[in-house]
Amino acid sequence: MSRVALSLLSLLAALLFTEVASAHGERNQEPFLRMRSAHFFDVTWSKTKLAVNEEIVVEGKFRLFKDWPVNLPKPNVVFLGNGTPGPVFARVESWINGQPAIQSMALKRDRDYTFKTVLKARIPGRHHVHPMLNVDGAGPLLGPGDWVEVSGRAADFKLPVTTLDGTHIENLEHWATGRVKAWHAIWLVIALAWLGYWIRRPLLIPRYVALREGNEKALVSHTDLAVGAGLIVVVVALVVGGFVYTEAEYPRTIPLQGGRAVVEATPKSDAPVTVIVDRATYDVPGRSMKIAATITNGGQHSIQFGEFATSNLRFINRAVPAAVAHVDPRYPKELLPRNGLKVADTTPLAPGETRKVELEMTDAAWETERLTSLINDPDNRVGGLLFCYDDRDERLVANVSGSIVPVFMDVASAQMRMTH
Ligand SMILES: [Cu+2]
Repeated sequence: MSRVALSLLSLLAALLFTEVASAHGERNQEPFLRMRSAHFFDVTWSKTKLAVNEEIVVEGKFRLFKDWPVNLPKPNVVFLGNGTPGPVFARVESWINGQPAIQSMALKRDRDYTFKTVLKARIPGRHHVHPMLNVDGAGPLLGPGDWVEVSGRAADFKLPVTTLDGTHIENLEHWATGRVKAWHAIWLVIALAWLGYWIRRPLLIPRYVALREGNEKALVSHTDLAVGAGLIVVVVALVVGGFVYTEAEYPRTIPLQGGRAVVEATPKSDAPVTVIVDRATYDVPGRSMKIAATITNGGQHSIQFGEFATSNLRFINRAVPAAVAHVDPRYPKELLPRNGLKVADTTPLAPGETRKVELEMTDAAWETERLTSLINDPDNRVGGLLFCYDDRDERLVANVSGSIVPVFMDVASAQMRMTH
């Protein structure tokens, strides 16, 4: 079946079988994009309920993945935004690594950055709020989303600003919109008058006849010329007059800034843990991802594998107390797959030791988050971050990436078929 028909079918199914819109499209992004671009972690939302005009802080960290997909433009122009259903919040502050992130900037891969956005509630409702990076050419890369309830009335929203010259603007939402409307009205009136002047005259056929008879002089009278000249004078006077008037009223204007901000890249995280993926499989009927990896602990302390994070899903290894302690109880439950991460050998990896480790993540989340479509991707690789905790409960973050092979039938039934 063609892709279009499939997506139409799934759209129909979605319309028929879902309760209310549960999100806003973050699951539709291709798995390779979500698994191997920006990995957000330690994300917090300062509150989940607020009133119009109140502020919420969304902050945390992200790592731009080392194994960035080849078909995705590099993060050379990146803008920090927020993924919300429309302008339901006004973003009043944005920071990357403690520096203002009002403009776009170039960021480096395989580095961690901290971010912070302050959002002011504008429109009431129940909104899914994500941090988001817009990468030029690659599109929006969403972080995890949490539901935030905004109460109050949209009409009460106010965005007061004091400009550099001390002018206090009570509400930026409506400031000077009267003047914008007035200018639109002026030009509309002039355009309609000019159009009306010509339309009331004999139009196409009489003019065509006049042209054919070589009588084109009769088409433009002296009055027409005078009206045309008058219009030129009016238009030029309006433009020049408007410019002079505006200059006099606002002597100091600063154009919109189109430059790029520069943020110093964080030093390379020298996590002494290296992960080499030997084999990664996705068991389609079992909804299970298994990653067999050779992991080397190059650090001074023994480590345990506490969490595998990919596509904003956090697979927690509940056998590691430090990993469980690292989960904020207010973290969105739907992003914490219930079965978590299973590691067969629970003995800590000693300093200098290299071991074959099997990471297993079995959960319906692969299906519900639509990550299973990765088996249809032409770039069939899995990526994520492995959070290791050493014996001092210190966290080390290692990159995990490798090719993945789908398994379409479970071994037991395959064997059954062979014996019959
Ligand atoms: Cu969402």
